[in-house]
Amino acid sequence: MRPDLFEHTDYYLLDELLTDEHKLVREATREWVKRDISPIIEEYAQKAKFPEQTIKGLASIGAFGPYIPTEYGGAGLDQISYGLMMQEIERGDSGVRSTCSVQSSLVMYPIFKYGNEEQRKKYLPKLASGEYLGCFGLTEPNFGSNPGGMVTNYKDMGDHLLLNGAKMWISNSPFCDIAVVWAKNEEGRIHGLIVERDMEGFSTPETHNKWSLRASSTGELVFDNVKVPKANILPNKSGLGAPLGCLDSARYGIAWGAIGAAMDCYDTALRYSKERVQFDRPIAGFQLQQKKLAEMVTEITKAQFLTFRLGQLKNEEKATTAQISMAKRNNVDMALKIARDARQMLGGMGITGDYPIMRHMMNLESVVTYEGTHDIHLLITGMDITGLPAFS
Ligand code: TGC
Ligand code: FAD
Repeated sequence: MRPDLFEHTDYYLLDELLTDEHKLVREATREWVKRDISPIIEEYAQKAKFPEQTIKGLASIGAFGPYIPTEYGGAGLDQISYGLMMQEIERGDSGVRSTCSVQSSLVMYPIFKYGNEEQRKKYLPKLASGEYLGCFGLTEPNFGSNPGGMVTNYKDMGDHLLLNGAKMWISNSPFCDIAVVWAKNEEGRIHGLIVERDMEGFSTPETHNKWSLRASSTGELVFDNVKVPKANILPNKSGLGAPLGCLDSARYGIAWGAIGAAMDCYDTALRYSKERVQFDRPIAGFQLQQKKLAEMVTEITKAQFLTFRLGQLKNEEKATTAQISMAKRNNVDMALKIARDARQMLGGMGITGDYPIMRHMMNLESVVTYEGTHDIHLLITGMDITGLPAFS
């Protein structure tokens, strides 16, 4: 890939609303991405290999648990810093951001929020430092958009729990040290369990042949009579609302992350179109190309303000599930459209790995599906404004 010359988009001077700490976090993350992600990511994506060596680096910049209190190893930052970090990391690659979303919002968050003090102390510092990599098992082969139907279950055996079932499409499962798994008890109530790598009967086969998120490892979680200690059940929340609460936090990070991918595509297309000459002029001088660029910068700017305001609401603990859902849906859709237009603006070069656009575009095809599909998020907004759920 070419040298990473990325400059961020700030058409409406949003930087003036950020604190010094926000800008510091953003710049430090961007520097790390330019140094440790941009030079290697294309090769790893082409080979469909997870860049394991980035784990320690992500931990060192505070990307595992940015908003988890420092006493548990987190960075103790606010929600806007968390968002800006995800923006910069996804600017590098959605798969790398995925690793951070899963570790921070889907593994550390439930342990912090629904776990007891012993569990927090046992797992959070190791997850924050990257000594442990975690994954989150909600989706099953027959229950994706409708996780409440899950069949993975456990029985109380007196001195332990006996877990059976399978999860599918699980980010980082093939490398995980622990998995936060959602399963039903004998009464059909959903609980979170912490399953450890070395528990007998637990396996994590890798999913191959992905055209998207190729630098992220995806797999299954298979539980064949796994004996889980009772101490590993998350005691402080049960029901479908428990995993859905984690998704609020992860979807919020994705809303910021998608802006990063969109900015990278826009920045690349703008630079390329000013240099590429056809019919004796830079193609940036043609009206049809300017239309694409003008729409891109407009959509990025709108998404930046939507997400910044959402960050303020998150900081005040006022952001609703429906508001977060709207930002995830809007921003990923916006990024995907920008990636497609930017790809066209680079002509044939747009399909190569010399530029990041095609990789972003293919990655975003997963991002628009995971953490709730685009259509499920439309239905969440629909339910919120009408009071009528249209899911079933
Ligand atoms: P519904 O009846 O609406 O709700 C069930 C119960 O949950 C409560 N609840 C929430 N609680 C806390 N936080 C939230 N955000 C909540 N949303 C709902 C709700 O009040 C209710 O409580 P109670 O006490 O009345 O029982 O549930 P539903 O079955 O009708 O489903 C609603 C729907 C479709 C919106 C939901 O199931 C959904 O969001 N589906 C999409 C599934 C999804 O997003 N899966 C993501 C899997 S993880 C992933 O993709 C990781 S990608 C990895 C990466 O980021 O890299
Ligand atoms: P389905 O639910 O079968 O949906 C298929 C289509 O039907 C979609 O277009 C959907 O919008 C539509 N549809 C479904 N229901 C309705 C309805 N009521 N009305 C209208 N349309 C509807 N999950 C995890 O638990 N942990 C992870 O770490 C994780 N990582 C992932 C990584 C990748 C790369 C991918 C691709 C997925 C990952 N997922 C993970 C799973 C992801 O959350 C699901 O793929 C997603 O929730 C959709 O479920 P599904 O694939 O089963 O699609």
